[in-house]
Amino acid sequence: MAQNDWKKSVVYQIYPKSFNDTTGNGEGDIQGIIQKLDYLQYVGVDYLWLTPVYESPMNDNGYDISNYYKINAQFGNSDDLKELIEQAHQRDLKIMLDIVINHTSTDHEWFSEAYSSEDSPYRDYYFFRRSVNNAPPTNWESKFGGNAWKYDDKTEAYYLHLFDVTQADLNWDNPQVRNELYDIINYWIEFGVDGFRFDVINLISKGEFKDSEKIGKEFYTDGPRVHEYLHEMNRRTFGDKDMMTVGEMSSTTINHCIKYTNPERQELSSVFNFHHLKVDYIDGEKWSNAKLDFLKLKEILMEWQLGIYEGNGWNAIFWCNHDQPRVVSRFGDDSTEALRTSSGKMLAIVLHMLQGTPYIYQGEEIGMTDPHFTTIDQYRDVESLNAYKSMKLKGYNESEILEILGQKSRDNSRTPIQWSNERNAGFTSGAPWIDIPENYDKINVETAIADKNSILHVYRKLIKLRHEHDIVTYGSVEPLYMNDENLFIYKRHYNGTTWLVVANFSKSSIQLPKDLNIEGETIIQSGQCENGTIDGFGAIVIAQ
Ligand code: TEU
Repeated sequence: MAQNDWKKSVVYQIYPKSFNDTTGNGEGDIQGIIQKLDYLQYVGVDYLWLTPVYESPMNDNGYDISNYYKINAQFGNSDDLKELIEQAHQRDLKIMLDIVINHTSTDHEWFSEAYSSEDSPYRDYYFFRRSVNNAPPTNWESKFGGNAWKYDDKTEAYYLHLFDVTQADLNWDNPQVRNELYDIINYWIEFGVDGFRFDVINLISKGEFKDSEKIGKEFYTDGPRVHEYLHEMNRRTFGDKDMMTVGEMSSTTINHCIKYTNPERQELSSVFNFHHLKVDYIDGEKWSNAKLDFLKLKEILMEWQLGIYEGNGWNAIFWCNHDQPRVVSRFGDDSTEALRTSSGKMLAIVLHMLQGTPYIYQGEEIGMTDPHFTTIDQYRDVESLNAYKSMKLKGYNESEILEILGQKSRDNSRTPIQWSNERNAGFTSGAPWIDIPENYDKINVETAIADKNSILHVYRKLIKLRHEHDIVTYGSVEPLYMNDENLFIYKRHYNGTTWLVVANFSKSSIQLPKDLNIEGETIIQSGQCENGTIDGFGAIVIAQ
């Protein structure tokens, strides 16, 4: 595929720690990915995005990088990565690396230098500030809980960490920092990768350090110089290469995302936003237990579809990633095998027929579920463990907390891929670093390949449809029946062709709107759609 091929591409996200273990230490590795490339080619995806594999103390599973030029020994070494790239390319698969440059690990040598002395040339690589009236410089909250500033005794100053205390925010206003970061990106371009996912890249430009009435977001989200920096990064690194980039945008807006991705501005190829996944929060609070607000989900998805199209930007579209629960358990129904299968297929069809570059998170293609952990000992994620402590302090009882974590924890998606019904789901010969859901005897890749009616085959077909029909990539989107409380209905239009997408988000069969014309050629279907009704969790795409 040629330039801009990422528009027609499907990306598969790999969380290496939970992908495939070849050493028996209970954690996945790069050789494990190489072993499974034939499978990924069979799924039919174009790009593989690897979450961070660099040297790291792994407090945040690699999003805390201590050396950008080295591969974490736990995953292998740079020869393994070279081999992965070569082997992937032989199969027409491209490799995207995850670049985490909003912050470094506090184990990074820049930080060690900066922390020890005020005179260090590295001091200004981070944000060190004096206390104000014996309190932290601002009242901003860390996204992982607590104040976002950590006191450094030696120099009697605080440093900023928007995430974990071991993830110190880098000062992009310092041109030397930007030079170092562009060198890193260029090193990996030279190395042979095909694209990048940029972690929380819209937080890199901090505005004023002032107290906030909320948690501080307004001072650093889509900050004052962010577009200038992204344009500069584009020009100094990947901009003239045939590369795909995607920026992870926290709490962003459509207008900013148009700016990030409109090709004329030379910033990024595409963006992730998370608004459509906050539809089971209560008043914006993640650590709550709420049902899906379906009308809100449609409204947000469609607002972004139309807004980004209008502004000539580009969306990355997704239900799942390593920070989100599994979508069949979340917006579908995993309570029986039949419901899991039908809802998994329906959710796939709804998402893959939208405009944007779709992402499949490992295991999503076989309809993996949340693990439904029952004790706090089963959790590993730093954010979840902090949330547990803070909910305890607020007086929640153990079972309430476990219910909330069961619905929202990032560990829900971090359990290993279920490859087969063998011991440990075929993931490791050792003890897995996190428990594997018991349902692996039925839900696994081997079974999914063999069963022609599995969710996996729907994903494979959807990928093929995207590759073969330009309407899926380029067609405009027309939302329909937005007030319907069960049905998600929209049309795509391209060069005189129309495709109608109808999906039932409820588990019962539903009457179709009387005036909806469903005549035409069926492109893909799951469940029955006839005599004016559509099966529970049914979905159909019709060319008209
Ligand atoms: O996540 C950014 C982010 O803000 C979230 O998705 C976060 O996990 C969620 O808001 C918590 O409620 C990225 C990475 O995807 C995540 O794994 C890292 O922990 C985080 O950045 C820090 O690097």
